[in-house]
Amino acid sequence: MLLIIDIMKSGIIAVIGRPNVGKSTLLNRLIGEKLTIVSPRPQTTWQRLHGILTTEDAQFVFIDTPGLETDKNSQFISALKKTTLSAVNDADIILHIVEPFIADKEKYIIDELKKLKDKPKMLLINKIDLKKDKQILLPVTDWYADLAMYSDIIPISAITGDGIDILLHELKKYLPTEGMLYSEDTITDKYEKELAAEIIREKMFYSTRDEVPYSAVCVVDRFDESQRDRIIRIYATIYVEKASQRGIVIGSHGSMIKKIGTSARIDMEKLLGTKVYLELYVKVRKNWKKDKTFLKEIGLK
Ligand SMILES: Nc1nc2c(ncn2[C@@H]2O[C@H](COP(=O)(O)OP(=O)(O)OP(=O)(O)O)[C@@H](O)[C@H]2O)c(=O)[nH]1
Ligand SMILES: [Mg+2]
Repeated sequence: MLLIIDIMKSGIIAVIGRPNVGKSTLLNRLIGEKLTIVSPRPQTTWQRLHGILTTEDAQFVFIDTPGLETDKNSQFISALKKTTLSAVNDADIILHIVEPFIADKEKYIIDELKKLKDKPKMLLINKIDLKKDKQILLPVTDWYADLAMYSDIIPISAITGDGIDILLHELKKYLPTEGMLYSEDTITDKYEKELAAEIIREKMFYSTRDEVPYSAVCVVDRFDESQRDRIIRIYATIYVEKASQRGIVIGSHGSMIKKIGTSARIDMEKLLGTKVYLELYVKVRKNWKKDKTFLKEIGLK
């Protein structure tokens, strides 16, 4: 009789790429829950977040990271960059996500990846649902293959789920660790309180324009599950940089903050699986992006 014992393997996988290529969308798709926020605008993700997928014989710990951008430079962008590079350092495997075309702007990331000789790197060509004629992908695939740097090049769609099975199958081969890194029912390293704050920030990306979403950050001051009625009460503050932005976030007669609050509450109820009561405050905190203590407090070192 042949006895095959599957050994549980696990590993840490950093999901990196330029802003807006679909890193967070992919992470949500892989975990099957909306853990990390997504928007059509670049630089939506500011923090690293672990999304954990446990199957029968494998545990994949994916790290969502802020998009790497080279042509912008500020203290804040360089903090985002540091966050991404720290995830790359901690990872066993790197997933580099690109859109289905050849872009000069990938050069910076490719140069960074070349330095990591000892880590397996995979290239994911995302958003293939946008290309009806799949032949168009060939020159893109060839261009990346010529770099001779990636162990695999996989076309995927984070939206439709195309290619995800192949991705997991290939990834499994490179998981280095025996056993599990997290208990099998863990899906993220973030507290519900932090996820709730991120949901509110996402709604600002959709509801407000120009620099406002980039100037606003959210902190959950109280997350109260203690009431018998099983309604979770969440009290949160949105910090903006200027008084004019406070006006925009509140809106005329509070219309904007009401819109942000309602859509955030709906998402929170889905994530937490219970009714939520949400109270939002908006405060001005000048230059918060340069305030190291505050950045640390909100997890953006
Ligand atoms: N058509 C299509 N759109 C996608 C796909 N994946 C992501 N998107 C869209 O691309 C936009 C950016 O997605 P995000 O997941 O926020 O991108 P990101 O790489 O995390 O961006 P940053 O956090 O800003 O670095 C959103 O509008 C997504 O809906 C895909 O497979 N197909
Ligand atoms: Mg993101």
